[in-house]
Formats: sequence, structure tokens, C-alpha cells
Amino acid sequence: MQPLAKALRQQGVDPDLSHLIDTIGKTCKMIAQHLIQGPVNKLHGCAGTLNSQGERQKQLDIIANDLLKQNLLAQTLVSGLASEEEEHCVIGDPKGRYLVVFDPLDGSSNIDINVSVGTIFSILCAPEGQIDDQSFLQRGHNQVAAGYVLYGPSVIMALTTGQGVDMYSLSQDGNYYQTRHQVKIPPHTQEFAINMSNQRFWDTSMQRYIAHLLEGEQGPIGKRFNMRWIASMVAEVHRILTRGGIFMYPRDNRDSMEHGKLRLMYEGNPMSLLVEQAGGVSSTGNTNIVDICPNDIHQRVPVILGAMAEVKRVITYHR
Ligand code: AHM
Ligand code: MG
Repeated sequence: MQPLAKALRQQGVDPDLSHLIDTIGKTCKMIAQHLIQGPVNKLHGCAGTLNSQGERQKQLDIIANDLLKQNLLAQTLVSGLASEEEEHCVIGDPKGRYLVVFDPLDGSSNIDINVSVGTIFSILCAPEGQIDDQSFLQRGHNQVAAGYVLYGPSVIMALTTGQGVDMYSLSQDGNYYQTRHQVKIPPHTQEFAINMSNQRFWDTSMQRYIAHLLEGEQGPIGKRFNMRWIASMVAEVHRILTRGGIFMYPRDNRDSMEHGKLRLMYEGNPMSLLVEQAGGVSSTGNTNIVDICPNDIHQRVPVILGAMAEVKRVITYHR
């Protein structure tokens, strides 16, 4: 099995970019240790603070954010970073080539029940001049690398540098080894993921699509579907990259949900690049997510991603 650094070298990835990915991998190893020690070190539960979007922060959200911030800002390669847990971008080295965007601990409502969570990251090239929030407002197509680290029974990094998707598992020797190469999402699926408790809030296109799925063999789609909902996007996308499926977090008519729940920069874009690089599709229902020109670093977006044929079917319901 190839270690991460060697695999990236063989793919011809820019050594600076590899170094940055390595730094993220090492930081995620530290985050994994904090997660393992969480109950013993009394790190479960809320921190008693809200993030800039008014969401309750968990203690481990803050620890993961601080570790990523500290380790990335120590790299002269990083000219700035944006995090789901920070109101504005944080400025790094003025000569740095890269911007790093991350959700330090996605699915953190799962921490206290010991269910999988993950770190999602996206790397962009830094534009010329002074870095501010505007510098990060680049389309998902611009990402030079994107991935996640899933903290489950194993710690696994899924990564794309625009040459397909590979997976690396953290070994007890402290290194990540390539355990899957050129992952592909089957175009057809019989497994969907959506939070069904929000059904009454969805728009009519989503209501109709899910109603038809639930009709199974007798319905217009003509096949039976299984459902999963982990409430941890990293775990859902990992399942889809591993055995296929479709994941949906649509917009709905509740207050503040008119653009969905998930964030374009921290969740939508990196996951969409991974899915597209694995042969899947990622859409809002109307637009490819990586085509969206962001207008705010914390912008939200409806997300429908996974098996190509199934996502295309959802798009036809939106028309
Ligand atoms: P978070 O970034 O605050 O953890 O929220 C994102 C998470 C996703 O991982 C997951 O798909 C979704 O929220 C679950 O939401 P819900 O609890 O509404 O089903
Ligand atoms: Mg998140």
C-alpha cells in the first residue's frame, strides 16, 4: 500500500499542494485523538457559544477549528483560511499560494452519541493582492484539491486533486495509506438519503420525487428503494463513494432554509468535486453546484448528489 505522500508524488501533484494536504492529514489525526479521548477528557457537549450563523458550537467543533487554524497558519503556503466556525476569513502569509476552506467537524450533532463525524476541506489558489472574504468567493470548479476525513470505525481520507478520487486510511503507525484507488459511483442506485422529517416543508418537485421513490416497484420509477440518514454528510458521502446512492438536502419553506441547510463553500463545493471526480453528479436541482459563483463565504445551497442517473432524474422533477 502506498503512503499518501508517495501516491501524490506519483500523480505529479505540486509538492506545495502535497505538503498542504499532508498538513491537513496530520491535523485530522490530532482531531481523531481528541474525538477518541472526548468522553474521558469531558469534551462532549456544547461549548456554550454560538458561531456566526447562530448555531450552538460543541467543544470539539472549537478544538478542531483551532487545530486546523493553528497548523495551517504555521504554513507559509497559506495566505488565508475560511471556516464554518469563523465569521470572517483569517489572514495567513501574504506570500502564500493557497486559500484553505474547511468545516472542521461536520455532523457534530453526532459527537455526543458516538456516531461518525468528519472534517471537510477545499483548497483554492490565492488571488493576487490583499486577502479578504471576497478572495474566497470562487466557483467550485476552481478548487485545486478537495476532500474529507471521516472519523468512523476507521479514519479515512477521501481526496481529489482533479485526477479522480482516492481513499487513504490512517494506520496505527501514524501514516495514511492508499486503500482505494479511482473510486467510481455506479450511475444507478436503489438507496437514497434525505431527512424525511422535513417532508412537509419541501417544494412540490421534491415532494413528488420522494413520493414516487416510496411507491417502489409499483410506482413510476419502478424499483424499490432503501433509505439511510446518518445526519453526518461526510458519512453519507462516504457511503455513496463506497457503494453508491443519492444524498439530498433540499431547500424548504422553513425560516432561513430557503437555500437549504448546507454551506456552499465548506460542504457543497468540496463534496461536489469529489462526487463529480468519481463519475457522479451534484446539483441544486437546477444548477451544477460547482458552477455557482458564491456571494458570501457562509452562503447556503440545496444539495442533491450521487449516482448520475438518479440525480438527473431529480433534476427532471425540478423542471
Ligand atoms: P453541521 O455542519 O452544523 O454539522 O451541519 C451539517 C450536517 C450535515 O452533516 C448533515 O447532512 C446535516 O447537517 C444533517 O442535518 P439534520 O440534522 O437537519 O438532518
Ligand atoms: Mg457542516
